[in-house]
Amino acid sequence: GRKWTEVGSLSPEMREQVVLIRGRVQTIRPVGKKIAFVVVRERGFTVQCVLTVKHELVSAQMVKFATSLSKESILDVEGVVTVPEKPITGATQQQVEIQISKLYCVNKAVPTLPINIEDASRSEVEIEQALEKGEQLVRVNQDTRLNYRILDIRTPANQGIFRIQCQVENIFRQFLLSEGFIGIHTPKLIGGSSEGGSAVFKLDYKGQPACLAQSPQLHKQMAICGDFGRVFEIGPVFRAEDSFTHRHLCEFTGLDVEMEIKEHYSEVMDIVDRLFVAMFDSLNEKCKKELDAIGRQYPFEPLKYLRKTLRLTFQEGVQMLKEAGIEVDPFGDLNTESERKLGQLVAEKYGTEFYILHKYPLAVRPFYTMPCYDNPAYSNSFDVFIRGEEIISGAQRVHVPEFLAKRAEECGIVVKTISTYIDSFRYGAPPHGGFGVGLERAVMLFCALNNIRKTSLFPRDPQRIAP
Ligand code: ATP
Ligand code: AMO
Repeated sequence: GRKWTEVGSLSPEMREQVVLIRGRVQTIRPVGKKIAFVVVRERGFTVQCVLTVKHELVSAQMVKFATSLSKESILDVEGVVTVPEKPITGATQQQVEIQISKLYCVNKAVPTLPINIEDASRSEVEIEQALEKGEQLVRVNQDTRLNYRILDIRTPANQGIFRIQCQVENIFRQFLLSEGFIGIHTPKLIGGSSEGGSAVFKLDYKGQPACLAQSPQLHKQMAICGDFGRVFEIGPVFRAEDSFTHRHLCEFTGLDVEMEIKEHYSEVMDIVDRLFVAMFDSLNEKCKKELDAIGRQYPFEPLKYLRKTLRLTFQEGVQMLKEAGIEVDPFGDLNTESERKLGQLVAEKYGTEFYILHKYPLAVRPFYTMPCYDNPAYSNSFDVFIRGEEIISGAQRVHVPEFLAKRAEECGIVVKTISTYIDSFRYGAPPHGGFGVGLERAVMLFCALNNIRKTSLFPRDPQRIAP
């Protein structure tokens, strides 16, 4: 086979080499009948290619053919790498040009596109500037983007987002494997709700009532009863959310952990701490290009985090809010607004935008949560926040079956629907705990994006089940 070069790897060191690339037509600019500039894009990176009859490499016919090509058509281009005198300023444009000797159209796109990729790649500031200059430009709204998602994800920022997502998943797996965890897969068709509440998709399972798993909660705990010691799962989570918010999806990817606890639920928080510091370090170090591409369209400040993650108790959080003049119920949950505010206060006081809030009031946590030994109004549970928004919930679990059944009943769960789960604690269950992370939220908040739909490849929300 011939040797192919990726557009993203083109660099001035390749000067005078002949390269072969495949990419899409981003723009074509003819200059008279003898020259045309074709900007070719591959996976978010672009390079300007020059067709000119001057050096007799190509014919005038070829120039004419090139100018007839539609945007987003796929091309093979062969030519010599040159370095232009003027530095190239384009966002993800390579610092070289290609003097085309061969051009071949592999497949055409239709002439009119529902989304212009160049327009869809601009930042708010760039859009404002272009409009001020009176440029023709279409502001691409979110619904259009999502309706034509396969075009939308061709933008450099989106190419970056999903590569970051893959790396988050990868680090999660690598880190936990290195800490003696085993990856498992639990059923997504289950007999009853695993978290309680109404946010569950019900279905008919060959005549039996069933639902789509709201979390792997019950089965990841059962895996601990089955002596795996430490488990993780990466899999789909289904929530029939009613509200249309910037941070809730009806289907998302859950990163779940469950582990035996020897002495204290802080052992679970230790894993959160080291896992996420490793993850942020790795993203900052290995995904510079991706973060840069995202930041060009959606400018953001790098996440501030400490080498050792800050832990505050819920009560300390309530106190900080109180001192800032915000009264919250010390036995209630924090609402979105007070979570945000507390995030700001913590950032100001401790210089971190990533922290753990633990010992939540028992009343606001799911039935399987272990109450605090010394004060059962509180619980051995925690939430973790990035930039003032929740990305993780976790806790020590109740491992005594009688008490677990009692707690389920108190929380309005029909115990019959989870009897096999409760029974699994009757044969000797170790103390244990764990946590769940929303993958899309982790990426959204790390990159300070304003909507979870941006970090879900084909998002499912209360109004959208296509494409
Ligand atoms: P979890 O599933 O752990 O609860 P979550 O982030 O989905 O994670 P919720 O319990 O849904 O959290 O909500 C947490 C807080 O956010 C609630 O106390 C509520 O005040 C607030 N909240 C939830 N949904 C909305 C909404 N649609 N609009 C405004 N606030 C909301
Ligand atoms: P929880 O319900 O808090 O906890 O979910 C865990 C994490 O999943 C993410 N998340 C969501 N992401 C997108 N859309 C949603 N609708 C949505 N709902 C939740 C959040 C949240 O922090 N079983 C427990 C976890 C545990 O204790 O192990 C659970 O499901 O990032």
